[in-house]
Amino acid sequence: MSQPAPNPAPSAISLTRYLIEEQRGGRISADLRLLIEVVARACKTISIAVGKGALGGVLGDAGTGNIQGEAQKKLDVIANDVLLEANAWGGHLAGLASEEMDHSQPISDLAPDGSPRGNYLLLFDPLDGSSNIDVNISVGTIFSVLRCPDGVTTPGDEHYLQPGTAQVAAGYCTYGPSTMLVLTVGNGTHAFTLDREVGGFVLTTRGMMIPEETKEFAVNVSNQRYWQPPMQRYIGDLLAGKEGPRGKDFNMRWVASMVADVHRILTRGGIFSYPLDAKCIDKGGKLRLMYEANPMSFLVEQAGGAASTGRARMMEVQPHHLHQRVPVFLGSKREVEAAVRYHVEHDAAVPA
Ligand code: P6P
Repeated sequence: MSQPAPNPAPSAISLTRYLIEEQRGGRISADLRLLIEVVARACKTISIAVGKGALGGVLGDAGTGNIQGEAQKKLDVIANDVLLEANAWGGHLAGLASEEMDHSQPISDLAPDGSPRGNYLLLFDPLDGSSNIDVNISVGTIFSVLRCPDGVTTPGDEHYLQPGTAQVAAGYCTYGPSTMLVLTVGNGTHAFTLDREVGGFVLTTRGMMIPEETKEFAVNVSNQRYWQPPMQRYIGDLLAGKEGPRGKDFNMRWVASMVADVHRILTRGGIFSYPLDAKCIDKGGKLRLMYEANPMSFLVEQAGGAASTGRARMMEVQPHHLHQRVPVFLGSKREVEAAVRYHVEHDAAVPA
């Protein structure tokens, strides 16, 4: 009797195969699939540059500043250039915007005459947390994809000012002990790990889910004296532990690299916050809406979490400026709801 054919080992699912599955399911277009592949390839190049560290002559300051008023690291500029070069030729974009560039760039300004253009807008923070680069702590690339408005062939900054709910894809690549791409196209949040021997991203977690409850918070407590009253009360109650109103002890983590903190929360739960404080209130907050808060909020919501400004759902904020800043609370759904309650109750008690 012939033996039954052995079941083939479940082959690893590559990023390409995952994206083809999503395209065949009608959830993404061929152009969006190809755009995400281009961004992933750029992230591999950035991973190599980051990984060289001191040996690559890429550490330290670039000697330039960006529109945020921040000194640029050499790797900020390198990562930005890699993403610009990778996307100029792809034919999937109408334009792109970067934390490191004052204004958005239509593809027609980037690509040689006659290069094809597409219908997507790509926004990115090319190397978030780069202040950690020189001390060898994880950093990452964050990206967000919007549709270019119909009939717009040369998009300007105003065409990017779409709420987070308009995103068709979002993700980050974290350059840590392993390089991981975490992605959503609106059908769950999934993690891919870079197989350096093959040179490709492999699906390692399909359907990341954030626990609704948590005992871990991430905030820069050194800003405590600058916080508004509801934030003072909220964190004070967390620090009071099981003897306090929350009735349980909490742990704290703060990497000061949003990608690293958010990846931990997507993996084991927690709440991340960068609230308004007296130092950043004039700017509207510290973190940027379009290429930090919105993409991270999309990923978190798709993983069963929540994301808020403390007073409104993050992805419903109507942007009014490309580099707009916002207060951020995101992570375990029940804990974000608790933090929002402190702010809503405070506002309700303030005399009109
Ligand atoms: P602070 C990095 O500069 C960043 O934009 C985020 O990645 C990070 O969460 C935050 O700022 C850290 O800010 O004030 O603690 O240095």
